[in-house]
Amino acid sequence: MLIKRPQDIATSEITQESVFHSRRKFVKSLGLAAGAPLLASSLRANVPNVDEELTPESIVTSYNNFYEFGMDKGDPARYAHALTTDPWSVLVTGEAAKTGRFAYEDVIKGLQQEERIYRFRCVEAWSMVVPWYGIPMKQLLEQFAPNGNAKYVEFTTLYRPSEMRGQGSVFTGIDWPYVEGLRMDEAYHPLTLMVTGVYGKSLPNQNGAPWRMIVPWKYGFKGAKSVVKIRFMRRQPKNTWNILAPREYGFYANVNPAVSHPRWSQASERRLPSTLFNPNRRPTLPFNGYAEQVASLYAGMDLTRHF
Ligand SMILES: Nc1nc2c(c(=O)[nH]1)N[C@H]1C(S)=C(S)[C@@H](COP(=O)(O)O)O[C@H]1N2
Ligand SMILES: [Mo]
Repeated sequence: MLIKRPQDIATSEITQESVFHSRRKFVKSLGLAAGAPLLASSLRANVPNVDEELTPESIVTSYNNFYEFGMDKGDPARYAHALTTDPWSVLVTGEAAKTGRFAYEDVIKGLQQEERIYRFRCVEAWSMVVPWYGIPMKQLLEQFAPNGNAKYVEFTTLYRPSEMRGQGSVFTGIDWPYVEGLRMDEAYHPLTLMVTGVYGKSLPNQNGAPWRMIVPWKYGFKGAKSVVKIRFMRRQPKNTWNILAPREYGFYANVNPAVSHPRWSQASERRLPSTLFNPNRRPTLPFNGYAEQVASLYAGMDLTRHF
């Protein structure tokens, strides 16, 4: 079967809808397999790497939210090994010139992967510092040549109940698949990544293999995992936690110590590892400490209303 890279497809060309099954050789040949050193990055200098102690890898990969595998923090690490991530493809639709289904390896081919050490703040008021690596989202999305009508972009997680035991559970109340979205200017912001690895290794399944979004100034739930669909849209997409509890979780979900969750304060957070005797509590920073980089995106907006 013919496999095309998005950049090879002429703007006018009719796109393909067939599923591609190519092996993940490319990733391995790049040296991104387990234990491989990170690629050096020239862009890295533009990005503020956080100068705080890293959260141990063992916590990053064992204390997870990925309700597709269960609601307990340990469930993803316990059950996500069942997920097949190779072959993987992404369906691109909506307001773009180059739509269709693309093999994962073709989409990431030739794109620069870089390490970014970011604060990571869950809406549940815990946080970590994580050495991700990934592709600047702008580079990824520009390949598909979104048109002028594309004001938002939606990301959809895999729906595969045979491998994701939580999708068969009625307890989450989630209407699968998990969906998230960004405004285009948020998606194109240099801090926004499509993450393909962590701690110098390919992304473990429990963290959203083979790739997941990371938007470091927003609550963690904006970072949809195991993405299979990207849709460029005129209107604001729906997002799973907002559908579930609109008074508790907004579309923007910018980290904001001044806007409480209806059931708890967001003024501070527990930095993991956090224990009863050493909770490691610290004040939460506006935009998770990235205000200098991103506050201008929201100039003139009432962030208590658009929480
Ligand atoms: N598909 C999917 N993506 C998801 C979630 C989820 O349940 N399903 N949980 C979100 C939440 S609430 C958080 S805090 C982060 C957790 O990412 P981590 O487990 O890599 O730390 O993933 C986000 N992305
Ligand atoms: Mo979260």
